[in-house]
Amino acid sequence: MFKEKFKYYKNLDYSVNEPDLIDVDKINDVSEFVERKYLVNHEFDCEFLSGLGLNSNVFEWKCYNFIKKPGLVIIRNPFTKKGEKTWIQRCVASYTRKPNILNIDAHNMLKTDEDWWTTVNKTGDILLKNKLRWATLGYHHNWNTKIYSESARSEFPSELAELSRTIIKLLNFPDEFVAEAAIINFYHLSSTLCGHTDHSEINISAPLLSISFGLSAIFLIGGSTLDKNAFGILLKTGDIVIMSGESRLSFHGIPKVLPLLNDNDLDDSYDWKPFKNFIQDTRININVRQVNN
Ligand SMILES: O=C(O)CCC(=O)C(=O)O
Repeated sequence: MFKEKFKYYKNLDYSVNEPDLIDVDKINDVSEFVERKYLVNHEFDCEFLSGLGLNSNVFEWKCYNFIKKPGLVIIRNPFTKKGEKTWIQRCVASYTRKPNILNIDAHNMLKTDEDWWTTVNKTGDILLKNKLRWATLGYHHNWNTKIYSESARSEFPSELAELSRTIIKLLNFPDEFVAEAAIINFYHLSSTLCGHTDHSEINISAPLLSISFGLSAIFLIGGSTLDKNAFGILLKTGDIVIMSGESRLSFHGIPKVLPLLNDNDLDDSYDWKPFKNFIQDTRININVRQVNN
C-alpha cells in the first residue's frame, strides 16, 4: 500500500489533477481525518515564545490530531514572519557550518577554512549550491550503520533544542523533550525521500519533531509495515509534524516536492534576498530526535 501510494503521488501531474491528500487548511470543523487540538500556554511568557520566532498567542495555533493515526500531530505554521526567516537563515547559513556534517563533505568540494553558504554566495557556484542534501547536528546520523555514537557527536544548537522542548511541552507531552540529534534535509523540486522508519534512537518513546520551510511537499505516512494503508498530507512552510505514540515508528517519506505557486513575500531586503532566492526552489526540513532516555 505504501509503495503504491508513493508512486501515485510521485507521478501525479498536479497542474492537471486535484490530488487526493489531506490539506488541514481545507478541513472543516468536522472531519473524518483530523480533529483540532487546543493548547494551553503553560509557563511560557509571550516574550519567550516570540524569542523563539513563534506566535506568542498559542490560542491562535492550529494543531490537529490525526484520528486514523494516533500520536500524529500537525501544527500549521506557528511561526511569525520574522521567526520563519530567522529559522531559514539558521538552517542555510549556520547549521551548514562546522562542526556539523554535510553530505558534500565526502566530495571534498570545500577548502578546510570555507563554509558552504559563504562560498556559494562568493563564487555563484550552482553545482555546489545544488549538491547540498543534508546536514547533521548533535549526534551525527550515520547513514550506513544507522547507529548513533559518542565519537560522532557535536554540540546541539541550544536555540533549536529550546524550540523543540517548548513545542513538545505546549502539546502536553508528559516528559521533557531533550533534542540530541537533527538532520536538516534540503530538497529540490525533483527530490524524494523514500519510505522509512526512524528506529535508531534508544528512546523510541520520545516523539519525533519535523519542521518544514520553503516549498510545500507531500508527506506520506503509513503504518508499522509497508502493507498498511498510507495517506498523503500537504505540508507547507512553517508546518510542524510530531510523530509520537503509535505513529512514532510508522513508515513515512516525501514522494513529491511542489513548485512555488505564488510568491507573496514582498521583502527584498539586502540581507534576506539570497535566502529568499534559495527557498524559492528548495524545501528545508529540520528533523529533530531525542536519542537517549
Ligand atoms: O522531510 C520530511 O518531511 C521528512 C524527513 C524525514 O523523514 C527524515 O529526515 O527522516
